[in-house]
Amino acid sequence: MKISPLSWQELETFVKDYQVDTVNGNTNSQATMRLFGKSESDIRVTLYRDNHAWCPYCQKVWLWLEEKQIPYRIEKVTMFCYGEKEDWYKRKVRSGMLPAVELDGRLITESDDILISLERAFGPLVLGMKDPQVMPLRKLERLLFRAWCSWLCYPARSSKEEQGNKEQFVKVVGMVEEALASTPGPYFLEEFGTADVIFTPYVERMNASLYYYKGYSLREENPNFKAWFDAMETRLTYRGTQSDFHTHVHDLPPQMGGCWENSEPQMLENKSRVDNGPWFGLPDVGYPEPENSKIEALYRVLKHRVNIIRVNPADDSLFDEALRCALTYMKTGDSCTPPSGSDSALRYLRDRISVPRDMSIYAAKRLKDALEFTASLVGDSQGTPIPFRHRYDQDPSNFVKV
Ligand SMILES: N[C@@H](CCC(=O)N[C@@H](CS)C(=O)NCC(=O)O)C(=O)O
Repeated sequence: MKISPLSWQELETFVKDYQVDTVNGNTNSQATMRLFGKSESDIRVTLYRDNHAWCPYCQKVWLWLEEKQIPYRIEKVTMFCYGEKEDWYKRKVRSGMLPAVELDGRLITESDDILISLERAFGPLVLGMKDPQVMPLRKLERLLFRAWCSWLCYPARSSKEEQGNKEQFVKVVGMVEEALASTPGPYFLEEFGTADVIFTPYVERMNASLYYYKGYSLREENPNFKAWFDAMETRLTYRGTQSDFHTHVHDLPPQMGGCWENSEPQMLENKSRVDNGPWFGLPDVGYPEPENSKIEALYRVLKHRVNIIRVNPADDSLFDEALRCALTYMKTGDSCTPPSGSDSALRYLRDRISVPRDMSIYAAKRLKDALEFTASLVGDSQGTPIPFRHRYDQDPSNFVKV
């Protein structure tokens, strides 16, 4: 059925009962304070992390605090690749590097040192950073990281070199597979703990980037990694920090200094799928879709609609109507034709939904799907391309409330 777009007011009625407790509820990227049922006076920790939840070292500390349920505040800071670093932060941390933590008023930088200090204050997450079982796994994580960087972040001078880099990475993956197999459960050690937190940020980024730039599916090609990802996704803590393929493959190049494609047929197919859909079924998530994903997506767009429309390169009133068409389709399933010429504007937004910053992974898939479907009714123009060397298109200062 074809229908005309609902008004903003009509769309608002669908989300009137939707509520999220960012302070005491599940792990979420929007929180600025987490209490886990305790009181504000119990807070001893402030976590400084990046606005967009792109920084891998921040995810490590974030996940640790969530797992341990330590009350903390969150201060969000701009990364160099997407905007200007705040002066107040540079006064605190001269290099501007993230993450940093204030623990009982003492500033600590370097994610590993942060975790060690947090362990001293609150006890380890099962086994500590310096435990003899954890130490070799921390080293293995760095080995995997280096093999990933060598393959992804430097242009190979020949196909032989490309193949060699891949073989080296796959060899280290084999070592990680063995480490995972050496304990009975799906985690690195008998119980979930520090080692899993240490591996999480980059393994998530490896899964995304190698799928897209190299046609290699870490999660699908390695049974123990698959079991580990599946187990991680049973944890609401991890789900709250989890990103999607599209976000990672476009946030990594400016952070890593580049990511190089190998142009193989599988890679080209994967790249097109991550950029243009369909997004359901990608190996960036394995748990079933929650039933409120569309409502979550709608709620998040409605909350920020003024800025979303303002920063879009298209004319405001044209995009206002087009966006309502996409949201109407998402909610009702009825196709709603947007104004002609709005296809590139809809795809501009489609390409800039950042997970988990804006919404969770399935909500983003629903919204992307609705934007793409609606755009395709009037044309195939793409949005302004996503830059590769920086992400000033995501500068948070453009989104401050006006
Ligand atoms: N060794 C440091 C590395 C931290 C790091 O490289 N942080 C990056 C972000 S992932 C950073 O803050 N870069 C400055 C910026 O991008 O603004 C740690 O473990 O904390």
